[in-house]
Amino acid sequence: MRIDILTLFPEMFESPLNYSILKRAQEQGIVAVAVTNIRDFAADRYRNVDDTPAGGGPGWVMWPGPLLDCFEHVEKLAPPRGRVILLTPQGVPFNQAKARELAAEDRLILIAGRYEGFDERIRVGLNAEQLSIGDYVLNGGELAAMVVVDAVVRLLPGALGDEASATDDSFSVGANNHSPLLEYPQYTRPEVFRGMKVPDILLSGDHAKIAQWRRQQALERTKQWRPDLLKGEDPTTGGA
Ligand code: 9D3
Repeated sequence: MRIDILTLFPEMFESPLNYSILKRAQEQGIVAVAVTNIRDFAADRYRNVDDTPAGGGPGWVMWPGPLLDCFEHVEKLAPPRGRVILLTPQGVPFNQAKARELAAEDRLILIAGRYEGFDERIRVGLNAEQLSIGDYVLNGGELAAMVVVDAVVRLLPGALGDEASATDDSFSVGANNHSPLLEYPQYTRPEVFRGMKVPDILLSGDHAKIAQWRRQQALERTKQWRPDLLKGEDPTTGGA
């Protein structure tokens, strides 16, 4: 997979992309991530990329010119263009199903905005999809783009050392994709820590009993902490 990211703050991506699984996936050739600075496509001597909103109002809006010039440059680096995604608060809520969908693509182009948003002609001109990572206000699309990259890359074949861990996660186990369960509690050594003991059953060696206990724990915790998951509701959309 190739992922291109268009942003006004390319430096923000350096650290997240250079640790652990994301770093290793790039070194192993599982994914190539390229970050391009939209400001490099600014046309004026001051390298402006934004302006006040037409019709008035607070803040700044990203100009369509530099962004579309940047996009057209990036698009040509590795055709075909694949999925083109604007990170915006108005977007479809990102979730594990969307991560799986995107992980099946050969190429993603993610566009992170700053200021109050994108000139509408950017979305229309690119025929772009929009994704949000949740109902809270960030300062820009960069962290959202990193969340998407992180969630997608770990699903790519070979990205995780232990292939089993990707399918066993919270938000992918469960009867179906719409009602996953939270994970069962995990323990490691020591057997007793500050008076708290590892449950006897986990030390029993009875694998059928252990599996049954874990299923029951997962269900209990989901009932207690995320009852919305059992009702097939999505709390990020207010149960819609
Ligand atoms: C007053 C209108 N504001 C929208 C709530 C303006 C605005 C604030 C912050 C517009 C953009 C932003 C920056 N946020 C993103 O670019 C963003 C985002 C987010 O804020 N929350 C969840 N997902 C995303 S994806 C991109």
